[in-house]
Amino acid sequence: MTAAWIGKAWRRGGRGLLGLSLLLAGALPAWAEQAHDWQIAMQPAVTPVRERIDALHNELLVIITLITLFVMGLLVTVMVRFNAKRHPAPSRTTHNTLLEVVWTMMPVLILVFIAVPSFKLLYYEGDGPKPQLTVNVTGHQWYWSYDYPQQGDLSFDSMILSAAQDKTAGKPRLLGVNNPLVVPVGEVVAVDVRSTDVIHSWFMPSLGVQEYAMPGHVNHAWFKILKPGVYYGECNQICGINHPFMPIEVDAVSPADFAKWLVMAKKKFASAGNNRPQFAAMTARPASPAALAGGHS
Ligand SMILES: [Cu+2]
Repeated sequence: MTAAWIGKAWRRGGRGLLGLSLLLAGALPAWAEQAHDWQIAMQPAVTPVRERIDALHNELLVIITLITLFVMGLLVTVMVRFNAKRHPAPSRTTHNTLLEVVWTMMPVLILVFIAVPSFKLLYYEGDGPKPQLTVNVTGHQWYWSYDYPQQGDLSFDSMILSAAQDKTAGKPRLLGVNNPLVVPVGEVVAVDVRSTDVIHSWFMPSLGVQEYAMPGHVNHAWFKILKPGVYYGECNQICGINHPFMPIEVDAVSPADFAKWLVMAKKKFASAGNNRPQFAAMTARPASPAALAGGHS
């Protein structure tokens, strides 16, 4: 109860600041979930996993607050009652068995108390319900590619847009991509994450997914988006010079729209070699950071 309340108040505080910063920025983009200037709370949850992450976070917030207040109380007591002025002749006491047992056991019990919901959440994240759709996510220096193995050879690359392109498309600067990952809302999506070069990380805050992309290894995650919308994330494992320029965009649409998109996408990405750049072109990519960062108003 208290935990939920604190979480709510915390998020409200964040929204207030967010509203102010948007007002100051003077421009409100189409509804989308992403990081915001002056954000202090976490991005809103849109999957069952993220809802449970929030719940655990709120529980821990209560525990950590109580511990902090308790330790602060002890410190203040010592400073007030036992300072050199008020207590000039300190006692020579050294051991107290009961006290030592208590201050060893209490932290152990607190950690065990925290471990139970943590492990429950870990298993929930690791072992999702039966997926209705599987997508392969592959990290490259420095972009992502997406494959839909159950949809023939539907496969495409997802690359950052320039500042000017973002503006035209009404997408947030440094987060918009040319080809977003499109998924149906309300369906369980399994994600297999891998890499062709170095370690990347597919991080989608609102979905509660943060999965390493490792060369020679496949990591699994899953999500079920409960609310249609556009969600943004980024690679969050330092992977080279253009690490900040490989954003992630996930469009969650209705199953009917998803079916329509599949028909369109299969045509769009069917051409030989589709839009996959050759290695030489890849290493020459992308535009200089200055070009990507410039032109923001
Ligand atoms: Cu990366």
